[in-house]
Parts: sequence; C-alpha cells; structure tokens
Amino acid sequence: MIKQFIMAIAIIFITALFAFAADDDFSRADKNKDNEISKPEYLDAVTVAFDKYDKNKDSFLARNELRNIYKIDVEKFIKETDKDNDGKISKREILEAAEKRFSTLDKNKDDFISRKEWLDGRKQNDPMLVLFRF
Ligand SMILES: [Ca+2]
Ligand SMILES: [Ca+2]
Ligand SMILES: [Ca+2]
Repeated sequence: MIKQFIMAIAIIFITALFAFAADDDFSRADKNKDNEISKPEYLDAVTVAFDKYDKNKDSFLARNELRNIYKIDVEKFIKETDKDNDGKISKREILEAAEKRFSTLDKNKDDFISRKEWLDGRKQNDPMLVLFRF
C-alpha cells in the first residue's frame, strides 16, 4: 500500500517536473510575468536566441550555427526564413519570420501568446519555438 502511494507521488512529481521544463522557455520570454507573451516580448526572446546561436558574432546564422539548435530541420528553416537566398539568416530575416509566426501562434488574435497557444505551437514542433530550447 505504502509502496503504491510512494509510486503515485513519484509519478506526480516527475510529471510536474516535465511540465515545468516545458514551460520554462515560456516563463523566460514572459518578462513582465503576466502569463502572456506580447509581441515585443516574443521578438526580444527571438533576438536573445539569435545572439546566443550566432557564435562568431557576425550577425548572421549560418548553417553550422543553425545545426546547434535542438531538433531543428536546418534546410527547412533556411528555406522558410532566408528571404535573400544567401544561405544564412540575418537578424532582420529572423525578426520578419518571427512577426509572422507570432500571428500564427496567436490563435485567438488577442495580440498575446497564452501558455496554451505556446504549448500548441510546441506540439507542432514549430521551428520558431524550437529556437528557444537552449
Ligand atoms: Ca508578458
Ligand atoms: Ca539571408
Ligand atoms: Ca493569444
């Protein structure tokens, strides 16, 4: 009996831990902690992610840098984001893509991404959210 009880507690604990980990990037982007991600917060978070992956600090994300992004489909990402077709992603290109992505993620069009909208995007392995998985 006690054994089952401990098991149940352990499962609850582990589940909570995973939920927390999944939400962590949401909380990080939600700077003012109102449980919603506004467009400026989202674009800020994308900029932070961009700078983090731009290892040689040339203000472009090249293929070898994009490959460091967890589980990202590099070629697909470049195809969708690299508007001037130079094979690398500039900050402007990524922010333009992020603006569009914001509207897609904001399902109910209230100009904020709720936690649920964020997690829905995550389930679809949204490349603009994959960016945040440091
Ligand atoms: Ca917020
Ligand atoms: Ca480019
Ligand atoms: Ca929304």
